[in-house]
Amino acid sequence: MSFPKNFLWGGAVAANQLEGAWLEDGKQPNVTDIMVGIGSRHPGIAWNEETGKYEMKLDPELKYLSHEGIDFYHRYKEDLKLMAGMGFNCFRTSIAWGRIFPNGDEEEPNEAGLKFYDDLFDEMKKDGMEPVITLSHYETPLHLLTEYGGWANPKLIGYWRNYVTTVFNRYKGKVKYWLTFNEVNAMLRNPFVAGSVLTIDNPKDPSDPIGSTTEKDIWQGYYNILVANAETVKLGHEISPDYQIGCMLTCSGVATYPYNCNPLNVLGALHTQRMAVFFMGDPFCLGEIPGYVKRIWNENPDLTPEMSEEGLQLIRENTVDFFSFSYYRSAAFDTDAEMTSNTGGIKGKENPFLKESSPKPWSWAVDPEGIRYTLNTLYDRYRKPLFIVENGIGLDEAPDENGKIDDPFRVRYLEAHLKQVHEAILDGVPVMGYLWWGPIDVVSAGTGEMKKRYGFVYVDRHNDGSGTLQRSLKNSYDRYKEIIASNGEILLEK
Ligand code: BGP
Repeated sequence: MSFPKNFLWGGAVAANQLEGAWLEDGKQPNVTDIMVGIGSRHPGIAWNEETGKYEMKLDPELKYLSHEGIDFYHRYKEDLKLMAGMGFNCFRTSIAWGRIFPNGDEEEPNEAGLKFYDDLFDEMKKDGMEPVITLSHYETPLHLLTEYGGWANPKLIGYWRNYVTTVFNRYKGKVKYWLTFNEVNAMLRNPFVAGSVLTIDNPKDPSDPIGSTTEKDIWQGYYNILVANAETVKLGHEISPDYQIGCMLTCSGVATYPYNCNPLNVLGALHTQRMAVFFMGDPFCLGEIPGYVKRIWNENPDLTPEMSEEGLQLIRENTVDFFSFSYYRSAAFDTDAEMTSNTGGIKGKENPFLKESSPKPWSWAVDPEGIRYTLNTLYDRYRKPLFIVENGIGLDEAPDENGKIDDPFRVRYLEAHLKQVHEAILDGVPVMGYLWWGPIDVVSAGTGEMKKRYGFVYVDRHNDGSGTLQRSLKNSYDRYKEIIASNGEILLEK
């Protein structure tokens, strides 16, 4: 009764957080390249009165650490060896869409970008790791937002089709597992990055592009993304029978507990789960747009997206092969508490039953049982294989005088979560694999800093941009290696 035989063990990263080389070999900016953390209100674009359009405008006072990242673009061979050294049998990264179609709307792809990923995937295979590839991890080319309004515009479906067809044809035989849109269900709370939606027609307040995004555009983006997701599944199956296509959702919101048995808290928790996760999980996995979403549209007809029978049929007929997700922590719903969110998921009232949270300033509550609850809830609902493609903890750490980094907190977090994953497997949930988020330190998605480190491998780079970029192993590296070598058995020893 241990972990399944072909369990996928590994780690996950995203192009925009580690590759660097942000304008190399023909690449143009992505939506996240112009931000310092996706939680920031400074989107790196400004309204140009003359053209009546948004254009890129970086703030010279800010440090855009992602532009250099950890220089994975030039050092991936060395880094992949370190990953393989832990015994990974798979590795998740994304293709930066803007390396393949720099502005997103070109007809022909950029060969230099295609070649980079050819080499990267070949290298992973050589190192014994199956590539798990996200098609879009907050990496929509910026031009598609400023020129077209992003996913609010149905033209994006065509540009996406072009991109996906290109990479599906090119990497046939090299890649088997594809994830569509990273954490796209965060689009209601973060439309600019997670949904890549920008209101460009008469924005209410052009000086606040994020705040000016209209609900109407967000719901239109929602529908267009559902169609694009379904098309991706269809195309993938047509192009290669080997392809397994999964959606990727942030599922910390599944573990939204009612703070107590007040029926209003129970209903509030249900509502939060729905509007955080299921409103997108249901169309992806069941092929249907839920009633509570249609209710919003019925009660506010001007929010109803333009939909076609053909699009709805695509959504119905092309559900994903598996469901992949991130889990970081749980939340507690109370009518009195403000429900906020960040990259870790939904945040509600402090849960007095949880013993630990990560150190300040991030303070993410640690709830290993929440991952078992999430796995069971998702399987009960969708009956699809589940793939944990992000779980981890960000800590501020530095080598001691002997150059060592002891990170018992990370080891504890890893072991406790894996034990609960194992419990879920015993409960009968088909779990495909477990990928640690950021097995090598990368730039934080939420805050754009280096200081928040998730890695088993330390990278000498700092918030002020200094550092040698040298890699060194933390103590957790060996522990994850032992766990993987035993296929999880050592966790189960008493
Ligand atoms: C998820 C993202 C990742 C990642 C992680 C940790 O939301 O998919 O890209 O970075 O969160 O978040 P952060 O880097 O903000 O700590």
